[in-house]
Amino acid sequence: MTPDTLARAAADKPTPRLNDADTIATEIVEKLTYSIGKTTTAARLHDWLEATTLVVRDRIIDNWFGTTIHTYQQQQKRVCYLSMEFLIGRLLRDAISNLGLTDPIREALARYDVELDLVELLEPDAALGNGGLGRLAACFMESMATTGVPGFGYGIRYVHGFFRQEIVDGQQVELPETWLKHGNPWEFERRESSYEIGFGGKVTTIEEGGRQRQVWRPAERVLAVAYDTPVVGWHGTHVNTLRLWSAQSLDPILLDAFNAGDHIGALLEANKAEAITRVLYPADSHQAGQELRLRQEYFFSSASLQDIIRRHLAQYPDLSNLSDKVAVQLNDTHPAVSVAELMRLLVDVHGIEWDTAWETTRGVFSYTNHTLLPEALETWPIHLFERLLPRQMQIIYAINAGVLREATQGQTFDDETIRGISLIDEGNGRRVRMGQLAFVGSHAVNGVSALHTDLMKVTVFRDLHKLYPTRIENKTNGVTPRRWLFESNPGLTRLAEEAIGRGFKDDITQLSQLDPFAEDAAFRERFAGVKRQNKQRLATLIEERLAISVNPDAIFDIQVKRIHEYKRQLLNILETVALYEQIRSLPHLDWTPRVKIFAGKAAPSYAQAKEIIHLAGDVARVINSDPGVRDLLKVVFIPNYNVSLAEIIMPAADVSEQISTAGLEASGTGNMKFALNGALTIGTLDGANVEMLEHLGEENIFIFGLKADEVAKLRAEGHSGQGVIERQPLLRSAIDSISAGVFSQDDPNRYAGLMGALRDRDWWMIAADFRAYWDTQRQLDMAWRDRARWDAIAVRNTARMGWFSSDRSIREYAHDIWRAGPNA
Ligand code: 26V
Repeated sequence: MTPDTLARAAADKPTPRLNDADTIATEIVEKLTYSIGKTTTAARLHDWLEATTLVVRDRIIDNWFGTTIHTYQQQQKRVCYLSMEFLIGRLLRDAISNLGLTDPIREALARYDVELDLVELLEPDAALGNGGLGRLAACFMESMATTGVPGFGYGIRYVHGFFRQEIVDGQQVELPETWLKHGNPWEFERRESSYEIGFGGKVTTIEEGGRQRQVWRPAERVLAVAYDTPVVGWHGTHVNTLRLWSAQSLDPILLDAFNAGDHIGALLEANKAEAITRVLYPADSHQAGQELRLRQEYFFSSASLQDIIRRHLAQYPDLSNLSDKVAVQLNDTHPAVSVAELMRLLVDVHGIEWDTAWETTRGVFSYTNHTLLPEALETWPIHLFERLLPRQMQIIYAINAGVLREATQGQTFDDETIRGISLIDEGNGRRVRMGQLAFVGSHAVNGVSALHTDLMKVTVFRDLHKLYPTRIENKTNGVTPRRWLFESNPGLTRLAEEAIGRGFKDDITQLSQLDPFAEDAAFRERFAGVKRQNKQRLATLIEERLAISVNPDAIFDIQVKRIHEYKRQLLNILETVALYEQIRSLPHLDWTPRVKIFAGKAAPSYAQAKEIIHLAGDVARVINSDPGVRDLLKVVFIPNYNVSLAEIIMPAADVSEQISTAGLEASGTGNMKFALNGALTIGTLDGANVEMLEHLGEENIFIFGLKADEVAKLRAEGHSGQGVIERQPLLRSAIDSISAGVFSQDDPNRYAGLMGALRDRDWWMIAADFRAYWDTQRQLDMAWRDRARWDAIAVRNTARMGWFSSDRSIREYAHDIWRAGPNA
């Protein structure tokens, strides 16, 4: 944009639209007629969805242009959030709610006997992510818009997002997901914003004006085409952009080959190019190491950086002030190759001197680590890297040389420390360590909870932390209260408004004004009434989808998240089996009725996680069909957990299971969503549970089990489960029953491996923590019997969770790391 076009754009600004039901009804019918080509009588529900979306979209676009012009005119610093994943979910309800249009749109549609809630349900989830990391990116995008940070999300427009999960004969089956089937009204293709991305080929050195320059001649090139989606913040005034890249071939068809009769061969190149953005890798814990994954990472990193540089040069004369005007956040190491790519663009393409370029690069980037699990830390074999990205590999060697020079000069580090600092892992067949690359190329490196950040300093980044002792800082995660309270729990939101007014909707920390209402019996009753309704809604969903009837007056005890050994769904299942056996043996005792609810997906190649799903289903079938347990215990595994299902589940929980092996859950964000909606947490001292304990007070959260340092110590001592199991009759009996095939009579040995691992290494400390977990569950039973106490704790949870808003996280990033935003 030139200053001239900018002034024109500002002058051409459309007049604000009216938002009353009449106007909106007229506009919806207009869209139905002229954009969709349907009359109101012929329109199907899907047409109403499209028409409504277009009406909402018009209002967003007005503000979108306004935001863009403002950022440009004020020469504000832009924040670019590079993430391989954005787990967005549905957008319509979020947009309507943030724009404050819920009532008029509901009324406008009702005039045609169309129900807004049913229309919203037809929108497919945008599931461009695996779990916590991708959902955090989506919450952060919304919070950047809300807090007025000029934010640009950069990612990949996968044709197929996260797979759809079905359970067939008790086992997970993965089916392709096709969210773009009916088109996507939220996105705008920007053909003019396309960039060439190279792979392979050779690097040659040329002499130019007495200086040597490296020129990379890639063997392959593909085109990255931008698709933009507006991201609306609270009140809708500030609208940011999510720019997702789609891969296209430069030559859609090789005509020579086609004309020679090779019709398949003529398309091969196009297919190979388009494969890059075809599907999201459905793994979040084991490094797959496939070439296509590295191609995806480089593809979106390079496209985003080229775009960032082009935008910058459209506004400023050169790149000398790049780090004053752009901050780039690397969401985990997936975009870490960006460090080498920006150096290449600055040095090779824009002729900037190495040291200056390095200073700019470190000024621009910052990096967030989201996991300490060794198997999830990204490394790439050098030979693969070199073949695919030869120039970037040279640059990584050069960066490494500089860092190692720094390390060997000043202080005297021993050889082991130097090996830990190096970007090259020499131990496992020579690999590039993406964490080290991201770390050295950034001015700030953060963990996602206080505990996780402390652990980073003594584990993965112990050695780099010695060399750069001020670089690591903490930024505890948060969740957006718009989606996770206002939209998903309108009942609770209304109740809070009646009690404390509307202030909390603009400043969520004001929820703390609810605290005294924990003592108010009438309020508690209304709070419990809202919970009861939300539970009823979930009970209906369970009945409809699974034909299992659950009692909404029982404790809804819920564990929903990715299935992973460290998250210990198995601990929960073992406690369920032990409880079942106790209820059967002692039926006369006054048991507290519970419904155990599970949901989550396993990575397709993660055998143990899939066995855990199978076991949950087997246990559910046996318990649910045992007349002896009556309504005292039910077990439910809800298939295909996704953002939209989470929006129904979070408000309906009494108990939130956050029971990871301490030290392994970086933060958790489900823990925050549940507590914000008034669920009581049973959890280990792990991730953000630690800070939840601080904010909630120890009477309002149920913490149990080994702490991170105790886990580390036990592991170092070679802990095995056998001894503990012998001393715990409840646990032993549960394991014996599962091992004997009580829950898998068609295949009695099905769980021999899973149970054997508990007796052996018990790596995830499930046996070790069982007793503490069982006892704490029984404390929850006791608390449930004192309804005044339970409800008071629930109210205090909602009242004290305001700090865990992603607005707070974003303000901290903006102030401490990006130095950007409305107050920068
Ligand atoms: C790792 C890998 C490894 C290679 C294969 C593909 C792949 C994809 C994703 C990841 C990173 C997963 C890390 C992750 O999701 N961490 C979660 O981040 C949440 C947000 O910070 C946090 O709340 C969770 O505790 C943490 O597990």
